[in-house]
Amino acid sequence: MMRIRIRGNAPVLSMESAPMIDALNQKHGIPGAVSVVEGKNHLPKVVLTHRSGSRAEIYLHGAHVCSWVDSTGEERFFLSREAWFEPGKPIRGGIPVIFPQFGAGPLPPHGLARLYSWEIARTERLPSGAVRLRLCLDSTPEMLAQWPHPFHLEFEVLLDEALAIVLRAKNTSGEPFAFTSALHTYFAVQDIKRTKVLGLKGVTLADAMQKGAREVETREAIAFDRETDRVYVQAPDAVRIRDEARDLTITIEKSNLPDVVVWNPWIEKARRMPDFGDEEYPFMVCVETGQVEKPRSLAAGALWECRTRFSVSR
Ligand code: TA6
Repeated sequence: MMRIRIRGNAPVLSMESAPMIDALNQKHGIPGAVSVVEGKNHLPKVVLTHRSGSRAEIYLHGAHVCSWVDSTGEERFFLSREAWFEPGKPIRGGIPVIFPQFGAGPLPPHGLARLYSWEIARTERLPSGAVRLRLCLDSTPEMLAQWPHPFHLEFEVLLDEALAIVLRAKNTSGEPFAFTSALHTYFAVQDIKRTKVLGLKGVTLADAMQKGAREVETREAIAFDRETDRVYVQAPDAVRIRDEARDLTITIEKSNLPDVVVWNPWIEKARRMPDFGDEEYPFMVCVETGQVEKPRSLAAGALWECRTRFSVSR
């Protein structure tokens, strides 16, 4: 039983969390591939390591991938130094799992999935050497009081030289429901002013900075010189981030996720976010893959599955 005590303004898990984490490691750990350890604020996290040298860290809280170090040893995800690691609050960085609501609405911003602790369903080292973690989340009465549609979620992380994510949602109710969802990925860049997003030319976008006004992207390479918050609708299944300062390209490949969101808060919004450092905006860009523009309907008992894969090249 993991009890949470409040000391000051941050909950500190009682020492009882240590035995729980040990038990999870005993059950799910795989030497040289998977370990369950105590992360920030004593929250449990799963560490995946691949023989190529790549590694990933996933908190059970929110099924939140907070780190992906590729085989060169460099961190590819941004994590704010001000990020919260507290039950009921989202972690600022990595891959926030967004379900069943993207953005603002009747639920907390970006929905419920990132606010709750998930369970470890399975850990594997595949014959290929790839390492796979599956987490799951079942709707609880507390969640259903906010969103009255029973669901079962699965979140899979596949680590090899690349990193791939599978998100599944099953409608476990007797009625259809509709949802929006995304993998809200924060990428680490050396300098946002020397960063471009490629592959969205000709795509229709809704610009949150222009009250959702629509336009067609005319640029082959999207550059950043201000707050940027744009939903690209029915975007191609492959887009790229060009980190010119590091001379590297991150390729993002999606399936069964129609939209791409591009976001950088820039100066003023960065200052308004308590869990984001005022001077951190130059070192990150969000390129998110999602079902954002149009809600996805899911029939009673039906299963929805989407994928996103991240790879790095020079
Ligand atoms: O994906 C872009 C966005 O919707 C922005 O509008 C901004 O709100 C960002 O997500 C972060 O949202 P969060 O709720 O994590 O602070």
